[in-house]
Amino acid sequence: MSDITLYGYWRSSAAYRVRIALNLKGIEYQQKSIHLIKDGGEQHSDAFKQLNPSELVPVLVDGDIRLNQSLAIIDYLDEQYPDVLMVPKERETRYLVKALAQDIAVDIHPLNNLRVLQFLSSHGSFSDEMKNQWYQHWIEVGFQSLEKKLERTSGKYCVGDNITLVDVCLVPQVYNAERFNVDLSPFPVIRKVTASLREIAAFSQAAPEAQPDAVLPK
Ligand SMILES: N[C@@H](CCC(=O)N[C@@H](CS)C(=O)NCC(=O)O)C(=O)O
Repeated sequence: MSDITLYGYWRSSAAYRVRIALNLKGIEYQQKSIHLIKDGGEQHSDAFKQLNPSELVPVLVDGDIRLNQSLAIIDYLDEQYPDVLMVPKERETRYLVKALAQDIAVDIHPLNNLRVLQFLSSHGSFSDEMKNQWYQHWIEVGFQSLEKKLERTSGKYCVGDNITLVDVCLVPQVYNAERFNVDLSPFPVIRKVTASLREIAAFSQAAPEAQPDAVLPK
């Protein structure tokens, strides 16, 4: 067993990205669950704030290294464990991969984060229905442009036939979309690539429902 510990939560899509990357690289790691809902959210506890004052998961600890931000964590893993790279070295694809990954992780995901939804309820008087519309809207806006880009870049996966950081970001975002009943029929490329990726063990073993802290319907 390695010394790596991932602080995450089964339904956290940012932690899901890191789980996929760790699995693709074949790195063993331990998980510590930070329950984002229970008792107002363990991410707000004093103990977790010591680890990450931003009060967000994931956090990865590897010996004396402690990192938050899933994309920075995956960058660190690429440097430390370069046998399987999430961001290719080649100039032709390297920056394309980073840009597409950020389209998802930077432009889509943060708008629908738990703390944003909680703020909309408590300060914006959003009903559950309005929150769902908000959630669906920002995924649809993001997926419309992503779909057009993937029409040009995809092969078996998002960028050609090799798995990259874009795939690592896409599958958790599709999980969120499905969870909030986004209609994915206008996005055939996103659906096709996601279906191929879900067949890979590194992805299916990282899925929320496969995590030790998952709470599944009985
Ligand atoms: N940009 C960060 C996002 C981290 C993030 O938003 N984490 C969410 C779970 S996916 C979280 O901890 N939310 C807790 C909250 O909103 O209170 C990353 O990529 O790691």
